[in-house]
Amino acid sequence: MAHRWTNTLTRRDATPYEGFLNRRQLMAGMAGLGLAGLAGTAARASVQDMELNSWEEITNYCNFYEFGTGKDDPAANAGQLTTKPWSVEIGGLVDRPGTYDFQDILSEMTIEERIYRFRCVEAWSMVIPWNGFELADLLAMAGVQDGAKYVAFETLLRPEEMPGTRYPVIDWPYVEGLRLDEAMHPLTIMATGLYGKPLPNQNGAPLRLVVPWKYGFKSIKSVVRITLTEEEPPTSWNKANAREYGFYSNVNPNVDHPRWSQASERRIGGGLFARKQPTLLFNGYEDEVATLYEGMDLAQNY
Ligand SMILES: Nc1nc2c(c(=O)[nH]1)N[C@H]1C(S)=C(S)[C@@H](COP(=O)(O)O)O[C@H]1N2
Ligand SMILES: [Mo]
Repeated sequence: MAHRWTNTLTRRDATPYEGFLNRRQLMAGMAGLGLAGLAGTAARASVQDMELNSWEEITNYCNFYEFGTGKDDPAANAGQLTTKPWSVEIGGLVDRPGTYDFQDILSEMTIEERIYRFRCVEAWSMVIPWNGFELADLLAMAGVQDGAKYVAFETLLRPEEMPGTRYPVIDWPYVEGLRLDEAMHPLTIMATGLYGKPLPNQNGAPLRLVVPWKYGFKSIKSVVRITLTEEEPPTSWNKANAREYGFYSNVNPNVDHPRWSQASERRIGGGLFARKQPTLLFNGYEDEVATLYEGMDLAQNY
């Protein structure tokens, strides 16, 4: 499945990150981690610059409320999370329901690099070089049945290791969902790494969803359960505040959050390059995903 996604970005299209591994080192590093078959592909940016955010920025400015609500809380508190062993319960409308060990999943999947824009609903953004595999490949492993229309995801809930979950900030565990066609889209990945290294705990180790055309909160971290359903599944932020957060949550500069504009965003970090920039429809992935929403009112289905 490696090169199925043809609209790719190569390293030459992105401003190189100082000290970042070249492709061969990355391949060697991935082999060392047992992550065979790195394809080195990434979705292409249609516009905007794709200068990568640094490892420090991506791993220290985080949202992971299970470890606290401050941007630096996850980096400070997630170290205590046990991610080995790890398994994902895949169930619902699938042919092969069961408990899938993370290492067994990895051995079946093709790990690729995907450089994606990442846009939080709070109006900040980054550009992140993920490593991961297509969610469609994992779903194929479990065998999606005919009646399935949605995919529900759930994060680990382990209060002993997750200090944030001792407070009722949201209704734990964190849950998210996608329509099946969104889940099967080749841009939708399960990320297992960053910059060719295993995903740090604060970014959702050992595997988290990444849906680059949706607001960041859809990209649920540290996933332990995936369920194929016929009905639209509940999602954490929609349950917390349905007026502010819908099921779709597609990045859209023309549909403001009730409390702030979504027309522009603040690019995190970059020193001299720190700036406000316009937000793009579907976060710049309009060519790839607009057909999923043909005939839908995007303001109604926010
Ligand atoms: N389980 C869980 N997943 C989560 C969150 C969270 O609090 N808990 N925060 C979301 C939000 S709001 C964002 S912006 C992204 C942040 O991902 P990052 O910290 O890796 O940049 O994770 C999303 N996934
Ligand atoms: Mo977010």
